[in-house]
Amino acid sequence: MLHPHTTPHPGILIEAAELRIVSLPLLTPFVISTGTMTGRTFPLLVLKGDGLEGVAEGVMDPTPDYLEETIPGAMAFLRDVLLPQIVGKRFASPYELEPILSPWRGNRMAKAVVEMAVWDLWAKSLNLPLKAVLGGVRNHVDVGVSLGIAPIGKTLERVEEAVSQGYKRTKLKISRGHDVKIVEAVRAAHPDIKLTVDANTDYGLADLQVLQALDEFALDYIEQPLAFDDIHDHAKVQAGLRTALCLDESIRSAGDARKALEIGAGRVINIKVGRVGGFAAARAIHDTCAAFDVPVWCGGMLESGIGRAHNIHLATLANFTKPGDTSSASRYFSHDIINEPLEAVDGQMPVPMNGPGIGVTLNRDYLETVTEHAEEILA
Ligand code: OSB
Ligand code: MG
Repeated sequence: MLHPHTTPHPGILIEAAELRIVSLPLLTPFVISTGTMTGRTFPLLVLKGDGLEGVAEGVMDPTPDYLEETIPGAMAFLRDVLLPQIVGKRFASPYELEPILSPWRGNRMAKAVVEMAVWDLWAKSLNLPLKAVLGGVRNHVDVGVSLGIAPIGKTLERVEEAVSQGYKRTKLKISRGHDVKIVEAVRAAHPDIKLTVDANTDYGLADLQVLQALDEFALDYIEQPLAFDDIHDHAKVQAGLRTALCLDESIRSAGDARKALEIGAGRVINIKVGRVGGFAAARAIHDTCAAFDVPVWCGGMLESGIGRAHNIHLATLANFTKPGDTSSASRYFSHDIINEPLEAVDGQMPVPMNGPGIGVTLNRDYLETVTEHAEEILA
């Protein structure tokens, strides 16, 4: 792994920032316990310096559905606070962002947008793929699908399709009242597939019987059954189940991961680089989990090709041993804002390497047509 102290490198100058809001329609509405998504609207940041561009997208929603952060809040924080602190400055490495980002409370999704764009720019300035500067160990990552809540018949069709395409794991979104029967039907049709469920926080301790019923289907894990801000009760539930719990919303930092694993709140962690504040935090969580002998996998937030590319590079780290959520972009979008297709083959997603950094390039013409708002921050 490259380390800033051993790299003779002038650093990266950030001369200007381009901040957009982009909106892509989804081919199919995506239903989870907190609501239905018909499109993906997200902030897109392009940092420019030394003739290079570092790009990243945000994973916050327009309203605080998945977690507390929102696009309007992130745009204000980026425009008024974070970007003025980095535009016009030179950074030896992304690690130098820490004193700028860490004093501000929370807002990890907004911080991640800046941090991830700087990693891309830094890797490009070193003429290396992002996976190389992160310390990744593979050129393909195993992926599965995440299937939204749908009637049993439709769900069985989607599972059949994903399995026939070679995806390595099928994750079913569940919610109260849309759970045991659907899982039972899918398991009966596919006795041997790697199957998981994701409740996106819909259950409480009063639903223990439902979670115990799900314990009968040899699930690889049950993802985030309880509240986003509650690891304590996850430990209570885990103690009564054979199936591993996987934490998503509840884990924002390596400290969260340590506390959760110390009390037995789960045995798997879903790392989303856009949720935890960027690659430094994502890697710290990855390392903490490895120290506990706990496997991790790379989640997704219906990202465009830019966020997908970041996720794929992250998932090349050694302890990402369970299939991630970065399935083919064509499952979600008819057109993407990047030029390269990101398509899985037999459940394996190749790491994009069309050039250094994240290895994908913006399709500027299409980007213009899906941009709702654009502004520039100059030094
Ligand atoms: O909990 O993992 C989640 C999508 C939106 C919000 C939350 C989640 C998801 C997914 C989609 O599961 C994964 C993907 O990007 O394909
Ligand atoms: Mg999840």
